[in-house]
Amino acid sequence: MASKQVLAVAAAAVALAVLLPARAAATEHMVGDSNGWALEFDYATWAAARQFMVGDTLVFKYKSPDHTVVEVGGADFAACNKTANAKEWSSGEDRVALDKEGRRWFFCGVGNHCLRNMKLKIAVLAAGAPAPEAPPPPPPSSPAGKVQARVAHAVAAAVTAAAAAMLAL
Ligand SMILES: *[C@@H]1O[C@H](CO)[C@@H](O)[C@H](O)[C@H]1NC(C)=O
Ligand SMILES: [Cu+2]
Repeated sequence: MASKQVLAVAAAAVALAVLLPARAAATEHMVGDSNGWALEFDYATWAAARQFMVGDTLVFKYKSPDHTVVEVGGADFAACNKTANAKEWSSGEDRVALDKEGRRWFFCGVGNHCLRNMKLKIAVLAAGAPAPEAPPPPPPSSPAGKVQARVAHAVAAAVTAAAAAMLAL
């Protein structure tokens, strides 16, 4: 009896997961668009026209080894300071995952390119609004009710996990 219920709700959960609309694909931001990562381009204006979300990717495209991509903190960004431990990419098509909320600072590590404004500062926003709190289940009044409550709780957790997994795609 309880196992039939479990099967039924599991089937419902699967159906719900299938029916959930897939999140729009994470955005790949081609830095500088057709200009790529280059001198004589205003990356501040480019960034201001866009929204960067957790899960998106920055793609820096340039002719290696003419440029590189260095990531530093805000103070070093302001000073064009390529610190010894700064992360640096140099493939010519560098993909940077925006995997967390907050500010990120990049500049070109070649010559004086940073001083010539080859630098990009962005703010990465959370992927979605915080999930609403589920209302607490009514207190179980009988042993059967307790089982039901536990099943409902497990299903809710499974649905939440499935939804989270789908959002992470
Ligand atoms: C640049 O970074 C170094 C650490 O690598 C630090 O000692 C120095 O003060 C920084 N310079 C500026 C101008 O921020
Ligand atoms: Cu450069």
